[in-house]
Amino acid sequence: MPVSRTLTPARRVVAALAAAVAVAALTHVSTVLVFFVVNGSKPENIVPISNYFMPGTLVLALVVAIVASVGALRRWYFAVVTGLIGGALASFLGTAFGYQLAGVSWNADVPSFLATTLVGTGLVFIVASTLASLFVAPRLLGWVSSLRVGSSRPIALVRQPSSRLADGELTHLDRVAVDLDLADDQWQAYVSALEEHGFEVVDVTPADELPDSVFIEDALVIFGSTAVITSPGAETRRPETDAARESAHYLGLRVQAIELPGTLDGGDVLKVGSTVYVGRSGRTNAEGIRQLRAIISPLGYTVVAVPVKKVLHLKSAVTALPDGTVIGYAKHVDNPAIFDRFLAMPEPGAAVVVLSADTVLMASSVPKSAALVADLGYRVITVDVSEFEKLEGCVTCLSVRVR
Ligand code: CIR
Repeated sequence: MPVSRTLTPARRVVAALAAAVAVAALTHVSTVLVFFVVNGSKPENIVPISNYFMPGTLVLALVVAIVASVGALRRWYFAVVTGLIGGALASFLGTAFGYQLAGVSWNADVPSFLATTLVGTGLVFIVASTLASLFVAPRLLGWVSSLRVGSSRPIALVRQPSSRLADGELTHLDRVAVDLDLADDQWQAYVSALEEHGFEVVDVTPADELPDSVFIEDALVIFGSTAVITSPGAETRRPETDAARESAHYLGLRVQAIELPGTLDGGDVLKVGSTVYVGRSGRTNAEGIRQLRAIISPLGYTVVAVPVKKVLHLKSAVTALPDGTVIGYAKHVDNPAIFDRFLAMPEPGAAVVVLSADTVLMASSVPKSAALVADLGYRVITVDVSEFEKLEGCVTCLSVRVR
């Protein structure tokens, strides 16, 4: 499950209770409505029908609250199982409880009668609880979890490095030894820099079996309240998108996706205001660009496709300063004239992560470029990301900023 480093246990409990109340209320209302209509839509029937299902509804709320509080409801299969089992249990215990209250005396026939309610009256309840657990609970959990009470801090998604980082994909570089302990320390320092500059950092569920998963930028791109789950161009990286999707739901974002045969890596997407430059690279194909254009044009963005032949991703070559000036190492840029304003940097890998309107994060491997950016009036924070640079990563690819 994705974890916000600042999500308190109290917030988790509130989110679980909200999901439980929503699932139980929706199940109750829809079941009562079905039986009201089936029984001739007589107003005097509403209260008795509602009373009949009320004990079951309370049992269902309890089951959902327990499952949601351990985080299991975010996976669709757990949601379905919870809805089915919760609905069946609620239907069975609720009816039994109702009999108890009504003073029905227990005899050998009662249990078998209760069991038949599961495929009779209880069936509507079970179907309703399953649909509510599947479609409503995860969204509500994400929404409540993402409410940042008393905080307007921007969110950054990060993903802990895999112990197999050294096996990551390489396209333009030769494989060299990677110091995993150093990589962990560098990643922690990178995360601390984000936190120190006002970001609320949310951990995407780590995946030790996916060497490149730390490069979370490639798995999803965020446009306001819409997350676009990518379709990574490298086959080994495709499973990375599962947890990215989970995190997007967790944050309560509207989720769209690029589908095969379209491919698109987040590292090929550079946002500059409402212009979205998309690299047509070794990882992102024409179909991927077409799908992205179809998703974000209605949101007011203009997609500008950019040929990328010299480096891995568009953002391996260029990024943008807070004022929108595109910066990069000219020899790595196929055609700088495509950008409205382009400023050449003295070193390859001179990328920026915008931390605020006047502060950027850069790699310590590009000191001349950092000095040049500082000389333009920006505060430049530097971090060492040498172990990730060995895998063709840079400062941008280690996080996704939600804005
Ligand atoms: C790869 O080749 O996919 C990874 N080894 C590096 C990805 C870096 N991502 C990025 O710059 N956006």
